[in-house]
Amino acid sequence: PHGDGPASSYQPSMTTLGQIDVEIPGRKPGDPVISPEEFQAASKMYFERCAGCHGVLRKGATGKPLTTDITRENGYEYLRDFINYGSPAGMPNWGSSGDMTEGQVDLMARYLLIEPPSPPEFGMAEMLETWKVLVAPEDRPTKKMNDIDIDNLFSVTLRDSGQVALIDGATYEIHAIVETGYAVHISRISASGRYIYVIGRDALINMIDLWMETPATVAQIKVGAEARSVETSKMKGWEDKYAIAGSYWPPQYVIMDGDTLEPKKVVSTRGMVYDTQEYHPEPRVAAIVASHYRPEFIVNVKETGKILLVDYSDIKNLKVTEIEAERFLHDGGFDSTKRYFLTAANARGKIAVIDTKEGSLTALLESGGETPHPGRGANLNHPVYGPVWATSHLGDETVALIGTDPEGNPDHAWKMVQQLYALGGGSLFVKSHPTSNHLYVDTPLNPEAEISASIAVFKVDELDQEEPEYTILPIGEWAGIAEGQPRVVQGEFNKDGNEIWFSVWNGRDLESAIVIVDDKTLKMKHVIKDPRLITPTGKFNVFNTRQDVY
Ligand code: DHE
Repeated sequence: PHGDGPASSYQPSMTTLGQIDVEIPGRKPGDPVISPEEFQAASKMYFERCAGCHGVLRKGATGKPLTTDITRENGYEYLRDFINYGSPAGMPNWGSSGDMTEGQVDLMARYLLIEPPSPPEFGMAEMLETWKVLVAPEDRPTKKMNDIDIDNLFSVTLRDSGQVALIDGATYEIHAIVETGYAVHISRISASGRYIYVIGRDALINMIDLWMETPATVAQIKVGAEARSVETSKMKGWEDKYAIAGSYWPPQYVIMDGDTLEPKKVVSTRGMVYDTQEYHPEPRVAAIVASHYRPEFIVNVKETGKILLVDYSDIKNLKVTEIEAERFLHDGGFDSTKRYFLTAANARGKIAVIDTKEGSLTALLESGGETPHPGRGANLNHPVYGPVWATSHLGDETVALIGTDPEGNPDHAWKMVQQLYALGGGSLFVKSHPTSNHLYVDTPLNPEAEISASIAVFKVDELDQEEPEYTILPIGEWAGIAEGQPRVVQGEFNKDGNEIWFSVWNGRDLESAIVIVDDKTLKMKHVIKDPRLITPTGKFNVFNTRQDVY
């Protein structure tokens, strides 16, 4: 199916990428045969499953570049087998896991041999067209109309059903299921704690009012074709004033009114790579956090390796500090004082440290493993090194502990002070809590079913041992799910820090669950199962997310 075919079987036409019409680029001699219908199906599949790592324009980031000079050199069979079986470095085994059929794997291998379509821009006009205020600020309740303990609520992504579930942290009751964009990536909470902002992979933002009798969306906007990050202003005096969202496509960020999501300012991130000073057409916006020290958003620009400090005190005269960090910036979080932002330049194996008080790069260090992936990381009080921040790795079993206390422990600050060995590669998130003596490490992308369904737990007060041992929690087994190969992903603590929740993420049509573990005893405490709990992934406790406690 991948050989030369008659040009007549391939007619350039319009297709849709997400919601957007795109032009199929012209066929070149030697391209494999692919029909317009196949091209459309493959574009959609690439956009949903591959673009996150490899980029819309296939220039690579977390995943390798897949530009045609490379894919044609490797050839159809290589691509097909790679898509089928994956790699230990983090490429999922799409075929052998059953996530893609043989036909889909074949189609994707052929699709990668031709030029990618470039989706259109998405500026102010397009945003305004999608912007909806469902309940105007003056029509919203003036006090909390429900008896929900908002601070202990969890916003849980129901990935494949395009929803979030709002689950009570004490009773485990589902208070509401809110329709959202596709595969919500993160939830962030306004500084006041009243609003939750969620962003779908399709760049649709929902703003949910937690004071309503039943919490519901009060405003909505689509900010692009593909996105991962949303945040709100946290600085004293600016609480709930602004929201910001970063997109993968088009490569830009937008500052919005915090009450209504009205778009105020769209800023492109296209520009020069920090070191080579060469132009990059697709520098995607990855993690965004809000400074507690200045009226600034901290914006990771992946491909150019720049961290932007976007001053929102006067957006008409916007000041942006551009910090040279490292390429392929992805996710990250604060140290325990919330002054320093530690973030992974994942494909470079490095961690950049930003001092959000001074507004500068403090350090850039190796994380000692392949592809650091901290989520927001985890803060621990180490028995030898004092306050440290942890990250696990996508590509191997190592966990890096980095000293974060330049005043109390200056010799250890911004150095990797210890390396731990957890269950295996394929880790995405680590988690702890100021009241906990545990560090939890997941491995959801490990190819071994048993490992991907388990969590490794280290005892913080035993980290002074030569090679600290971990306890294995068989979370998948505890969930008691008969069918499928569920992956256990992203621990999140409740407000008091005495329970940690894990998603048991199964196929769309299969049973999933949330398993709650008692942090003191490491025993299973509760399993939430509900037919509405479809493909749960990220979970965000309102208090911990709002206060950056992790
Ligand atoms: Fe994520 C965080 C991007 C795949 C679940 N993910 C993030 C952040 C980014 C990102 C930039 C940080 C946002 C912030 O803090 O502002 N994620 C990407 C990708 O580009 C990638 C690698 C590939 C893709 O196609 O999207 C990817 N992520 C995944 C998944 O497959 C996960 C497990 C399920 C899903 O929804 O697709 C997933 N990502 C998460 C979660 C967080 C996250 C749960 C927040 C963790 C936290 O505790 O803060």
